[in-house]
Amino acid sequence: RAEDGYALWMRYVPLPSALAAERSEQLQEIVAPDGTPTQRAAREELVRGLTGLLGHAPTLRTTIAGDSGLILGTPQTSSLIAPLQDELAELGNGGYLIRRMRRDGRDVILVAARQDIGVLYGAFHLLRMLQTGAPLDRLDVRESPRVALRVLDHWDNLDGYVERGYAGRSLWDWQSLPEWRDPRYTDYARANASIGINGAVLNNVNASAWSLAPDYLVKAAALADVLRPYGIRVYLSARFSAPIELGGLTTADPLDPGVQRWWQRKVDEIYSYIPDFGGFLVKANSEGQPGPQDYGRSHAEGANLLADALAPHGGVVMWRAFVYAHDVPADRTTQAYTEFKGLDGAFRRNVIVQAKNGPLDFQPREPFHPLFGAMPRTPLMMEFQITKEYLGFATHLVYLGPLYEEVLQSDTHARGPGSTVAQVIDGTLEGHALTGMAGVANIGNDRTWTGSHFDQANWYAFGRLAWNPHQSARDIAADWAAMTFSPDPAVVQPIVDMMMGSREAAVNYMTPLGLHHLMARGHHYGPGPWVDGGPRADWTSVYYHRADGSGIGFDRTASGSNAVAQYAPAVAARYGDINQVPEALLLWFHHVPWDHRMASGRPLWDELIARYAQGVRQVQAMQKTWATLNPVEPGLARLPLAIDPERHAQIAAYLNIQRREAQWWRDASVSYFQSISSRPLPAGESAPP
Ligand code: GCW
Repeated sequence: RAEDGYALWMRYVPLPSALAAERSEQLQEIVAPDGTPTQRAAREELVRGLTGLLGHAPTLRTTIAGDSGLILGTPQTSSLIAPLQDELAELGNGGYLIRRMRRDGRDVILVAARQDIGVLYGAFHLLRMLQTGAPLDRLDVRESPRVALRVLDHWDNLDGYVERGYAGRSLWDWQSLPEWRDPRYTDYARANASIGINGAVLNNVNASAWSLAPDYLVKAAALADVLRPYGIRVYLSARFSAPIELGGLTTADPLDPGVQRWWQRKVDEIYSYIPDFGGFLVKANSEGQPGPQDYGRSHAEGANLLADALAPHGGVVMWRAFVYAHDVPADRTTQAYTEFKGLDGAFRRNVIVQAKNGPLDFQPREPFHPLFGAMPRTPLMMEFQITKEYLGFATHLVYLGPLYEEVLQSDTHARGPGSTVAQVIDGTLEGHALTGMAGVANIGNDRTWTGSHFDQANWYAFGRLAWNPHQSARDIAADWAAMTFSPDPAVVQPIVDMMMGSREAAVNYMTPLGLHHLMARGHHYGPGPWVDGGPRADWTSVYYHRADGSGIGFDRTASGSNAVAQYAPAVAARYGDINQVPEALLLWFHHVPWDHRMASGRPLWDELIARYAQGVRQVQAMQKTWATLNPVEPGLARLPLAIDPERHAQIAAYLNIQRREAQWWRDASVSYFQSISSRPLPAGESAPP
């Protein structure tokens, strides 16, 4: 079926006829080299896109013969582009320009870059402009990626199970690789290249050592071959104890010469299969994973062991700062900073430390991670979660663009006001060239790739923000909606409004006012604020919300865990002051009396109840908006650019699930908290059934 979501945002459906006619005139002739695999990818994508959008195939030429046309290439492939060499060099690797100009009496559009991959990115950009109905006159686009490593982390196990995956099984069919290269791998590469993603970690950070065994390296190499033309490098998660499990050694101590030799040989072997292998991602000494601390060594000693083996080949180590100890610290959110801050400057040049966006674990809302800005001599990489482990899985419509944007725009004050997380991530704050952003993929073998149509937007937004972390989540949503559904503003506008409000809705019906980790234990689906008495104190919800007769919230100020002191003084002062902390983070940092007067004038108890109810209403509002976009509505059916009934119906059904579950969250949370506060429900709030 054409409308099953498989094509993602690269649908290339026909433009309205007047626009198609105008564009056809401009783009009928194309000059696009096909000397390399990447050049062929760009050329094929343009032919595919233009054929779909304009209704007929463009003519491929070696020079433009008519009055106008499109020219793709690098200074090496085109004499028209050669004079732009210096300008293109400034745009760097992966950068490109798109320019409309008159040459020899002809009206041409150039898509030019220093490297083939930049041309491919530029081709996708031009297609996006066509898909969204952007004007093409006076075209002068200059783009370059602000972040070097733009990576998807797949939490995919070798047996096909995807940890925290809600979109079917793993995309990688290890069984039929390397012989069978499923065409779907190419479509995966196209989708990533279209948003500038240039790396894929194939296997779960809870890694099996076997991913590094020759049998699997051959398979990973086949995937690397498919991804390479699209500028995507393959990385692997490395299990720290692999020298024991695979190599038969008795230790994995990073200072042991035998261990060092084992990793060198292993890395050399990997490069013999995958010459442009990207490097390792490592989860060590966290949630039971092995690591250097098992031998009394530090994270830096562990990371440097792998870094030394990778350095001669140009590979990097992405060393995770998500550490989650076995012995529960007084406040779990403080652990990463405590373990890593003192290691600033101790890592090799090809190590980048990867921290989650917040100090806990991908909650609907967290403050930014205190390590950002706190390790000036160490490149720090962002880890966002695209899969919605704590956000209702794939059936809840929650656009994560605003969450990503909120974190990236947060001010660390590391070098005075205006030191945003985005500037830490793009390297400009401390002058780092090794920069990166990772997203835990939400992709599986579901026909929609992501388990729902709207979750495609989260993959899309992650890629766009990794390319440039200073972009607006709203603009990105508008592009995505136009490409995925219809460029008609009557469709785009309401969809963007739904998307932009959706994350706050989820915060409200799950964890309002800075509450966190109230999900049911283990699977994290649905409410569980009552969860207590598990195997560890911090696997419970009561550990986090600390509700009692007097109030609610986790005191992270000086009178409590003092986690707030991990931030720069200006930030700590603001978050640590109950009168200055943003209400959205109030209960993250403070234990607050139920009677505390909120900005609305209501006491905290009433406000909490109001937020839960508001979350439900926000989902109802999304349902109403979506109903107005039903193509079977008289009026809309005649719109040539209406949403197809297939996708409309599934999204409507999923919104129903979300509304029911928002109500479930509200009812469960309100009754539970009422059992602790012993307060009456505010007037107008009905008691849960
Ligand atoms: O959010 C938690 C998840 C684990 C995950 C871990 C991590 C891969 O519940 O499933 O393990 O984070 O990020 O390492």
